[in-house]
Amino acid sequence: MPHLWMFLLQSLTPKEHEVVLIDGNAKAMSEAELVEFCRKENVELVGIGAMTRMVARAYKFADALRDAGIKVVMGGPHVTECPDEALGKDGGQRHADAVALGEADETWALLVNDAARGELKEIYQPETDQKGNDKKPSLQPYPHIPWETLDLDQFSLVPSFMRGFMSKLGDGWGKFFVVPIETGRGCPYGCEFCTVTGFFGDSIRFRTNESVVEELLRLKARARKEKGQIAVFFIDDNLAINKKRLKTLLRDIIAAGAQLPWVAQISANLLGDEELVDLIADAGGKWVFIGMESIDPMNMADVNKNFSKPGDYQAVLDRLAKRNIYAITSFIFGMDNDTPGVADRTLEQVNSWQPGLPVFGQLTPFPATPLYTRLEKAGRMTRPKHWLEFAPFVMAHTPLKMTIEQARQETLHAWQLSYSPERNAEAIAAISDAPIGYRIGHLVARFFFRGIYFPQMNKRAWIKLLLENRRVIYGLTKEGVSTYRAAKRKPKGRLADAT
Ligand code: B12
Ligand code: SF4
Repeated sequence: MPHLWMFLLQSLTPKEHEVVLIDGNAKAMSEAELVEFCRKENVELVGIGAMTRMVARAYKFADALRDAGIKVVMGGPHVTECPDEALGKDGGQRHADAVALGEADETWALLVNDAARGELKEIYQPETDQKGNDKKPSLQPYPHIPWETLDLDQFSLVPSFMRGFMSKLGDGWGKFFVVPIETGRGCPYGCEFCTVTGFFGDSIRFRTNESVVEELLRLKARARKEKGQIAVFFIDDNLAINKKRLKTLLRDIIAAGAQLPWVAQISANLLGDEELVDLIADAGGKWVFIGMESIDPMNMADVNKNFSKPGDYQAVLDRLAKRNIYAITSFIFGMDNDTPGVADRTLEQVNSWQPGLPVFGQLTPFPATPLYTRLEKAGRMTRPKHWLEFAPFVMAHTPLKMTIEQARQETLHAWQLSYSPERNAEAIAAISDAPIGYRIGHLVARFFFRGIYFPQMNKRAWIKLLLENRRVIYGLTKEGVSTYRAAKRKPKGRLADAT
């Protein structure tokens, strides 16, 4: 999926400058290739954004560019939290000429103009209010992101060797993009491990409904024109944080016929409202990402997420599934009350619920979070700068009731069992009452999600996956073909009756 920040800042760039966007996920380049590209294109300023998770790699690229004499500015959550690291003021190497702290919507144009005049400062920061807090962009008006003309082909999720065949299915599946749209920023909940409340602030800001609907309509027109599929990821941290406002937005989307299939993040405590869930379904909502974190209420209390009650999860998932909406359920292992066996205990619960897409991570102290401060004060950090020595699934502190290695094993075990061919078949069987299209969509989503953990980047890996899951694929294909044939055989008069 494309990263929103670069498209947003491109739209906010003064018109006399040209911006070229490169997403390292879609277009992999080595440091030398990037330097060569920037030299050839005469690039004068490079902006690099990175989450903590990928910052070590971002620094390597920044270093190579600076060595070649090209100015680098870095922005995003990590450098906002650790500006001294990027500027080499913590005793380490300097990686950036400048950093843009916090939300850069209003500082970006200033920064670009300074750079053009050769007067780039070290730090760009939003203005502050009387209390010393950043003044946040209101998101009204919101910049026009020209999705209708942008080069999205590089982000298509359909592997290239399957494009020809897929383009012949239904309305066309030769291209499939997921596009990020924000409708608002900020979350006041302050979960201990999360950077969002600190970064975006606890005051929530929304775009107007009209501007969101207008963006959706443009995307819908593009999908139709290209005979491809576009789904939207509403990247708001908690789309339903203001239920009243979300209901008005969803009603406006429905009234304008702007529905596209979408996924959004919503915490479980906000999904108890039947009317809201009806509107989500009618407005195109297909998947909801729920940060469930743990099935143990003690753990939830420890991380200040008591408002989300594990006892409610089953009812929440049933309510969604009744409307053919499924959940991406996210769990964290290595919490302070976790003991060996936590994966099996969690999966026992997960497998008794409506099937969804479970994902598993580990409690990770991101800089500037209350969790980081607590663990540091308690002397529990084993790798205080874990982002500079990234190791997959290796925790950066020792949990209280298990070892770091046990937490790693639990996480791997959970991924393996959750996406095994047997579990895939069970999950599809559990929704046998749902229309065939939903079941096929569910299986495809399982195949993609498994790719977060299992390497799945080439043809061989995909063929192996399809072979392993051939039984369930065969069953669904057979049923799909006969449903399609039956629909074609229906006399035309029946359609007239129905209207
Ligand atoms: C969408 C999203 C994802 C997508 C990313 C794919 C994509 N293409 O977008 C997915 C779902 C894959 C994802 C994954 C992960 N994510 Co995420 N994600 C987000 C989310 C919800 C939205 C990002 C976004 O677009 N925000 C809106 C834009 C406008 O804000 P922004 O990116 O911060 O950009 C603004 C400023 O930061 C600044 N800026 C940003 N970059 C730059 C660069 C320059 C040069 C400049 C000048 C300015 C600038 O300008 C922008 C406008 O103001 C954020 C939370 C959030 N609300 O931001 C979490 C968030 C970024 N994710 C987070 C995390 C932890 C992860 C994971 C590690 C989770 C996990 N355990 O696996 C993974 C890591 C992915 C990886 N590469 O390995 C954390 C990061 C914390 C941190 N310190 O790094 C966040 C903040 C959420 C949180 N709960 O704390 N994520
Ligand atoms: S509800 Fe989600 S976005 Fe809000 S503070 Fe908690 S984890 Fe972060």
